[in-house]
Amino acid sequence: MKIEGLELRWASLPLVGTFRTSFGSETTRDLLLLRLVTDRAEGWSECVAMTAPVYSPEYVDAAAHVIEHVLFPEIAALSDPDVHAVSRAMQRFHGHQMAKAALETAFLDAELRSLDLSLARYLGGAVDRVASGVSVGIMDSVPQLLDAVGGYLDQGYVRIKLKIEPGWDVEPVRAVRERFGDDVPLQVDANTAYTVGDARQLAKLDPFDLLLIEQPLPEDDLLGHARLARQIRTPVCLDESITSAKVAADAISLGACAIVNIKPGRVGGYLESRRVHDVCQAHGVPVWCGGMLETGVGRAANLALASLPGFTLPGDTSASDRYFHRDVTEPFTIENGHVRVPTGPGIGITPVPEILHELTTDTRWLPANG
Ligand code: NPQ
Ligand code: MG
Repeated sequence: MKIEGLELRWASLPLVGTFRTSFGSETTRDLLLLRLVTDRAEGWSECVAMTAPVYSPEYVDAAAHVIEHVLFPEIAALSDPDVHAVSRAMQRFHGHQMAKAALETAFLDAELRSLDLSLARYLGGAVDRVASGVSVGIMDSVPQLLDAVGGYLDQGYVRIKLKIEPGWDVEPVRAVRERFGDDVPLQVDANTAYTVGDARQLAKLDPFDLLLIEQPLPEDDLLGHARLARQIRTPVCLDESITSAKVAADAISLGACAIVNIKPGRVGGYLESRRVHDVCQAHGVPVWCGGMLETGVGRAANLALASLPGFTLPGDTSASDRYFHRDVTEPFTIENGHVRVPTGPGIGITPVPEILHELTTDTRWLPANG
């Protein structure tokens, strides 16, 4: 394929409600969408970086900058590339996984569209729908949390994830168990808010039979997670720490995690995501697909990944209306606790032009021979 140019598109979507985690409160999703134009097809992707570097070191403006000034010029200079050549060309630059993932995915979408092949089939997807969980933010009060959880259970979500932080952990978990029973698949996510010194506090979650505790400690503390895992009964799952298949293999070998959350943006794309999946599967470690408040563009690709056989736990692959009043694509919906895996070529979906136009705040066209 011959790359002709790349369109960067910024947009802003209000969230249906404030989403609070241990790193802050979000009320809008600042979006960066990519549209890669080739001689054969166009490809779409969504960069999952946030407005500020509070989840990982990346953020939207930095991702746009490194795409424009570093990554795109490198791949635009390739002659007749395939997705592996694109991926390899970006490897000499350190970090910036979310920016790399976005560019690789836009290219992969274009390539797969030109081959009339769906991303799910390309990756080795085995099912046509995936069980869907929901991530529930930190609330001002327990009654408010119980209302929110009740609403999601009514919608059919098959697994509840509670965001936790010091001061909001045992009490909300106990309240959810008391109200909704022991059969609700329940897990928690601390987004790095604890230290190993909190092991005794986190062990108080043991009686509640949680599926997992996600990323209790800072991302660079694999050894700490291994030590913590020996002091609590709840299985430790890593999110922020897992930046590559190599790190996943190391974390598993160290005993730092028993379960892995895979987010394509965090590991640099769908090719590396499949490698993380394969490493985990080889070790018998269950994986599930995380979420970064993606619109339909990012959600579609995540659903393709989540259809692989190692994804044995429900993901944060919720319906569009979990986060947005109006998605930029046809909305994804939840049916009997599941969301459908797109079947069309590539990621299987594109933004609705009128909606996209309305929400766009800025665009930039980068010609390949610029
Ligand atoms: C997690 N996501 O698993 C993240 C982190 C997260 C669904 O819990 C704006 C954009 C706000 C991305 C808040 C879920 C966000 C965000 C949290 C990602 O750790
Ligand atoms: Mg997480």
